[in-house]
Amino acid sequence: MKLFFILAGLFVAPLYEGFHAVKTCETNNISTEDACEIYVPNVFSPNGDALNDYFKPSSNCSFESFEMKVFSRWGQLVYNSRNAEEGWNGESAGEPAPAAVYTWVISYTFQPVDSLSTGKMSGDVTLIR
Ligand SMILES: [Ca+2]
Repeated sequence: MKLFFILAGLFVAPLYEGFHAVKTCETNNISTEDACEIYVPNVFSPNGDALNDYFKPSSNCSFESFEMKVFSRWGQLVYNSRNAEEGWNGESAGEPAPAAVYTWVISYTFQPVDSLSTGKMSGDVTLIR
């Protein structure tokens, strides 16, 4: 039951202290209104129920380039994509990855390309089944 509420509220608000739904990265300090942001879930559940089955960042801006890498706690690369629309389905080498905390690194360039549009961010995501 507790799990249900976590998933239902995933993109709404933090439910518990220390359990935040999204990570926000402001990449343009000139104007808050024009800031491009990347929203990254900190939990996903690739169990085939169509709710949060993919670990997929989203943004209010378009990407000129994008790359996301996801690593296991032992530093093994479990996912790598240059397609921001794709998302990780929780599998590694064709096998379901274990429920655990994974580290991700995203390198990006927003459109239009200027001196502020390129950056890199990283964080953790928890895979639950
Ligand atoms: Ca799910």
